[in-house]
Amino acid sequence: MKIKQTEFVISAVRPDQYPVDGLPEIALAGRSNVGKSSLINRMMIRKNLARTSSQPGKTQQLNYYRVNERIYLVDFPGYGYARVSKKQREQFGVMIETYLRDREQLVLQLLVIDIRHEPSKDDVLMYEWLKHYEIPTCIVATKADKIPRSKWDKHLKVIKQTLGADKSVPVVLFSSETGLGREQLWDTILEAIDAAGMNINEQDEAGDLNASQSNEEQAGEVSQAE
Ligand SMILES: Nc1nc2c(ncn2[C@@H]2O[C@H](COP(=O)(O)OP(=O)(O)OP(=O)(O)O)[C@@H](O)[C@H]2O)c(=O)[nH]1
Ligand SMILES: [Mg+2]
Repeated sequence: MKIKQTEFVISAVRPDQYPVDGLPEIALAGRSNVGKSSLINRMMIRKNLARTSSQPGKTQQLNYYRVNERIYLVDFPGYGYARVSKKQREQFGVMIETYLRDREQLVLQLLVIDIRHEPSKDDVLMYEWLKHYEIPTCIVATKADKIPRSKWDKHLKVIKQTLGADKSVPVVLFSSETGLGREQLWDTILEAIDAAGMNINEQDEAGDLNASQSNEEQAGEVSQAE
């Protein structure tokens, strides 16, 4: 996907602060420090738009980023950070569960897992929530650059087994460091938007912005994809 525009929109702590423009949302959940914000930056080709945490566990809001004025990437607070109070943990649970249950614009949930480690109990619980609410999910195994390529398959297998992931759930191998998996993840996101019956008009917009030559290129891309 071609990135033309990116912006930080809002840190929402309550549902009445969520955007009202009805654009599709792709949300990211995962343990604190797993690399959610780095992944968003890599997807948007921005170095520091999504704030990578200096204070783990402190961010208790949903951070909304808009791409090409068409798609939101929604950064969840990380879970599993030990020095978070019981009250904060409860607030997190309520906010996330409400979002997952009620947010109609949510077309795909990314569950971000560190490829080096077996998923935690919190990861398993999160995956179970997603199944329970029947939310289309993609598992993203990130920090792939941290282990040798020869170990990728074995680690992916452990992740899928520990989560009890359905065979139909896409798994994307990712690295925010190298950009590995970026195009595959955008493809998965665009497919999910399509499957949800939402139209983001990427092609119309590109047609408007560029000369007719790019329309021909796009037509070529479409027929190749089919
Ligand atoms: N080598 C490597 N480091 C990464 C990768 N992704 C993230 N990191 C590093 O991991 C640390 C945590 O990354 P963040 O993106 O802040 O993690 P987060 O999940 O947003 O953390 P919270 O906001 O606390 O939940 C940072 O030091 C990143 O530079 C990756 O793919 N490869
Ligand atoms: Mg973060």
